[in-house]
Amino acid sequence: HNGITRPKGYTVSYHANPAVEAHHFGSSHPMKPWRLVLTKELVLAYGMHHAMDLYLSRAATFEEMAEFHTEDYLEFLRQVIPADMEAAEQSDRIASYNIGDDCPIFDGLFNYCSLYAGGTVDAARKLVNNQADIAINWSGGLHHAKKTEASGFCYVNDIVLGILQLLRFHPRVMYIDIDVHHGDGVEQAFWSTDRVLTVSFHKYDKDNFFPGTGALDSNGPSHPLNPGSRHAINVPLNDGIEDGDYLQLFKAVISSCVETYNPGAIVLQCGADSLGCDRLGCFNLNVTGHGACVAYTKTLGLPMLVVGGGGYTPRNVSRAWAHETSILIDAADKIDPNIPDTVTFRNQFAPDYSLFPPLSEMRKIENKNSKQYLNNLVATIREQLRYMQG
Ligand code: V1S
Ligand code: CA
Ligand code: ZN
Repeated sequence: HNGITRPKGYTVSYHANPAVEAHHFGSSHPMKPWRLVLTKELVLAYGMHHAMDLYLSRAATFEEMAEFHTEDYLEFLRQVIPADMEAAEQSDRIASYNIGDDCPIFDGLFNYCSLYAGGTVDAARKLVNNQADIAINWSGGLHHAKKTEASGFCYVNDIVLGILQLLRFHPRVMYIDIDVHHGDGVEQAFWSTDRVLTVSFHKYDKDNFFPGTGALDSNGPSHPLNPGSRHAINVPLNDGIEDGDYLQLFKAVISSCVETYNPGAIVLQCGADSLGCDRLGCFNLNVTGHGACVAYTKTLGLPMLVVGGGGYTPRNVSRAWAHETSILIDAADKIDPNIPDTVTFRNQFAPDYSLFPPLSEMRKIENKNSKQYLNNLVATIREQLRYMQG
């Protein structure tokens, strides 16, 4: 099997359930759970499963999800069916829970939510129980969901549930989000505690890019009695950022955060809509550049919960997450960049059949992030961290 063996000195757990992939948001909706089928195809074809402990994700229980969400909202998700979209009796609740074009009701919705949430909760528990040092759930990472509301293709916030598990053991948890969108749901959930430091890198345009939050100076409520004040770091970016600048910025920000905050565990959301050629995104990252952020985070040597997130060009999402799996098991150098013949759906990777196509050259978006703009981000964030220390 390609000589891929278990990484030396640490354990990686991999959490997945093929039942997640079978759900459909609707044909015109950009979120395609099917991208997880492609990811799994690549991971298996390269033999990476030999290097990890594999777990079939179970459904999170109602009670587990109620550690963050309200029972009313969960009960609604459990009983609602697609036909209710037409039913007048349901229209108030549908509106109040923000169900609509972004977050439609589809067959098996509650099953879908509880399975991806169960994967993240299990993954976090493996870390807490010392059964894994790195735990991966590519079906998770749904960072927009709120306590009583769906948002941006997210219904249940599995990341919040995973962090709550880690907080049972670790005094401080750091959350890093490289999805092209702002991780608003996670930021908001821990807005009032100093036990979670959230850091999101994202495209920011208050009026023209979802969700419109995550400005540089948005660091948590600044009331002197609020322990959470200043424990949100936001890295707002413009269109077209490229590998070199992004990685330099990522390292500068994350190293400063770790030095100041000294977390006991890290949660990394690897939304792949920050890649070039994404259907919704506007950055110019390559699979290698995106992966380099994962590799850098791994060098910190902390227990790590790794989740997926956005990503709307399925072939590239699967390339990135397969490559990142290989990084996490320390096997990136053993992976053939030519996608193996044994991959089902290999035609998806035409014409190059490469794990690393030049995405940044294929649909070049002008880079609107000047060096001066990026330097100012780092300087401002370092200043914010000085204040966070008190
Ligand atoms: N950008 C974008 C976008 N595209 C859609 C969309 C398109 C077709 C559909 F059939 C349904 C939806 N919605 C949006 C964004 C939401 C982006 C969510 C990103 C999620 C994540 O990657 O961060 C994590 C998984 N929604 C909007 O821009 C809101 C609208 C303002 C415009 C689109 N309409 C459908 C709703 C209102
Ligand atoms: Ca982000
Ligand atoms: Zn996104």
